[in-house]
Parts: sequence; C-alpha cells; structure tokens
Amino acid sequence: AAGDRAVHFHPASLAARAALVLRDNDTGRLVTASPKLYPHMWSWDAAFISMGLAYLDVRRAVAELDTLLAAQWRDGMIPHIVFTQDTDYFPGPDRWGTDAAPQRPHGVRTSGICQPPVHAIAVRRIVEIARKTSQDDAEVAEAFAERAWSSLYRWHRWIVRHRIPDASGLVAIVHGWESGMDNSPRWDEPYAAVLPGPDLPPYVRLDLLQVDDAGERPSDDEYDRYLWLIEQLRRADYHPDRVVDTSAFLVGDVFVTAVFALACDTLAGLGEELGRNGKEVDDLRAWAARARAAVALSAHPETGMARDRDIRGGRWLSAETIAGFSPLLCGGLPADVESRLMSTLDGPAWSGHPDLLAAVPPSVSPSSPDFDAKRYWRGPQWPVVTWLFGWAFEQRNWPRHASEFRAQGVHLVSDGAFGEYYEPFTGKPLGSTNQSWTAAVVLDWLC
Ligand code: 9WN
Repeated sequence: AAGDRAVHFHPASLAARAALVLRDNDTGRLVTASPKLYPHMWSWDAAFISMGLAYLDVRRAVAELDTLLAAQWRDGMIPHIVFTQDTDYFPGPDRWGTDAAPQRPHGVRTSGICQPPVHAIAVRRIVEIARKTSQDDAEVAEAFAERAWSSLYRWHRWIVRHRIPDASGLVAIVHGWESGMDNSPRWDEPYAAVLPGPDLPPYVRLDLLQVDDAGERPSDDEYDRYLWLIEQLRRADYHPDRVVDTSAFLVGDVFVTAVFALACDTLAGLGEELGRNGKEVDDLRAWAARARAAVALSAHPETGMARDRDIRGGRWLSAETIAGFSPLLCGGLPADVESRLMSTLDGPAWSGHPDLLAAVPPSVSPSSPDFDAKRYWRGPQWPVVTWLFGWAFEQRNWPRHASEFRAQGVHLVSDGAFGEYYEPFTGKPLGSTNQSWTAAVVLDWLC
C-alpha cells in the first residue's frame, strides 16, 4: 500500500512546505484552520497553529493566541470558532445566533460552544521554542505568557464551574463538536437519543463541496443532530448552566478531561515560574488532580481503557477509540494497568497493526466493527492527535515512545499534502489538504 504514495519529501523540504502552508492560510489577523473547508479560526487548531508559527516568527505566534483570547467570552469560555468574514462555512455566525448571548465578546463573532483546552500547552511550548532562538524572542514569549495567564486561568475556572456536572468528575460536553472528534463512535449512543424536532430550520451543508468523497465526512443524519443541538443551545441563550440543564447531549468526555488535567498542570507550572499568586496555582493543581482521578476512575480495571460517560443516558460508553488511551496522557492508573494499556496501544489492534502505513494509532481500532478507514473520526489517523500523545509521552518521561510517535508521524505526512487525516493503510490524505494544524505539528516534529 505504501507504494501508492509517489512522493516522499525529505525533512528539510517537508518543513519548508509546512511553513508555506501556514503562510498561505494566514489572513493577517489569524491563520484559518484550512484554506477552503475551514476558513475561520478554530480554538484548538489555533493552539497548535501558534506553536508551529513560533518556529517561523514568535511575534506572529503570540498574535495568533491574542486573536483567540480577544474572542474569549466574558464568563471565561474560549469559543470553538472565531469567525472571519468568509461565508463558505456552515453553520456560520447567523445560524449560531450568539449575537444575542449576554456573555459574548465584543467586536467579534463566534460560535457558542468550546473545544479541548490545549491552550496552556501551546503557551508552554511557545516559551520553550522562543527560549531556544534568541533573547528577544524569549522576552516576547514570556511577556505573552504573563499577560495570557489570567485569561487561561479564567478559561479553566469556567470549565470547573460549569462543566463538571456529575459525580464522575469528568469534564462534560454538550455537543460532539466540543470533543474535537465530531462523529467518533464514542458519540453514537448519546446521539441516538438526540431527536431533531420538526422545527429544525432548514439548512444546506457546505462541507461536502470541499471534499473528494462524502464518505470522508459525517452523514446527513449526523448533521441534523449537530444542528438540532445548536438550536437547543440558542434557545438556552448560551447560558452555561441552562445549556447543561437542557441539552439533549451531555457526556463526560475522558479525552477532554485528560487534556484538562495536563493543561492545568502545565498552566500551574508556568504560573510558578511567573511568580503567580499561590491560591490560583493551588486551584490548578487541585483541578488537575481531580481530573486525573476522574479519568482513572472511568477506566476499565483490567485493560485500563478509559470510558466516556453518557450523563443523560446514565451509562458508560466503551467504543474502541483512541480516547480510550486518555489515561496515558495524564497518568493516574496503577502501574501494572498502565503498562498493559501501553502494550495495547503498541499492539496489533492499534499502532502495531501489520497493515498500517505508519505505526501511529488510528482514531478507531481497525479490529472494531465501528472502524471505517476513510470516514473522519471513525478510523483515519490524525497527525495532530499523534502529536499530542507524543508530547504527553515526553512529559511522562517515556522518550522511546515519544520519538517513535514523532518518527512515525513524520512518515505519515511525508507525502507533503498536509492532510487533515489519513487513510491508515494507504496513507491517502483525506478531508482537507494543507490543513494548518498538520503543518504546525510537522514543524514541531522537524525543527
Ligand atoms: C466542526 C477545524 C475543526 C477541528 C475539529 C474537526 C473539524 C469542524 C467541522 O474541524 O470540526 O468544529 O466542521 O467538521 O473535527 O477537531 O477543530 O480543523
């Protein structure tokens, strides 16, 4: 299958091409998530993108996150999309209807939900990258960390105040889009209970115009449910607690919770360096510990695979997806269970599957009945997810795994297409090409 890919770029030319992707997608105020499919700023994309930008120009990297933070809602939420003027994406700002929400930010239009809280990780990384380039860059990055810190603390506090609704302690999402893994089989059961009402306003999908094959994107039936949830959020005026009370979809997300644990610890570490007030740093450490415990508690006692919690349906969800490995991101499992989980990740149902082009985990196990090699979050490999696991493995002091993920991740993207996601057996790039966050993680892997 590897032979299907004619071109293979060497690292230096791959990195140069990645830099061009970020430049070409740069509107000046922000780098769009991709040139056509996603012509706006996405929250977690922006975090990864800013890290990639730091290799090119630290001031530009910092400006990217300043743009995102300027769109932070007044209650602390960082919204999942910051809109440009482009009208080629649906649902756009009119459909979201956030202009009527009292907590919305001024002077910018956004969606009304959030995404995984990876931002503190990006700030940490930008500071590290800048410290390696020059004194001037280091000062720019440190000054930014200084002024972004309180905004990120407020963002994390918003999550704790509004999104830990039940005893599982997991961070809950009210829309699959908040997970970043929109149509993952993780959400099949909770979505089955989301029944679009007859008053769902009509709409036309624009995403399908931008991909080669509709089979790479979520189905129409899934889109109806996505849009119905937006309708419910609008009707709750995007009030954070009313939203949690009324949304037909309410799920404790293990992956978001593990990312939150990592991000709280990362922000606490930065805060200590910056000499921040002890109370806020203590809060972050406590939130990290609580989130880590929730992830561990969700895990199957034997396999260590973590489970999401359908809060509306009152049950655990155990689809075989990459999110099951969330405890490896943040720790918290007993040592023997953790090493069993790592062996599963390395094994034939995951990264060690003999037919993979690159030995990085697919979004769903190829041995699961839910696996679909080309449909979005139901099977393809996502470079950005590989990056996140690799970064976490480095933090956890597993250098062999970290460098293996880096090498295999580079192998996956060496076609130079900067695919949004990849077919795991052929390595065909899927979804959008020249996807900004793919370019950004390539820069971090190679520079
Ligand atoms: C909806 C931008 C975003 C990513 C998500 C990915 C996809 C949007 C879409 O694209 O979601 O938010 O329209 O499909 O699932 O993780 O942030 O790259």
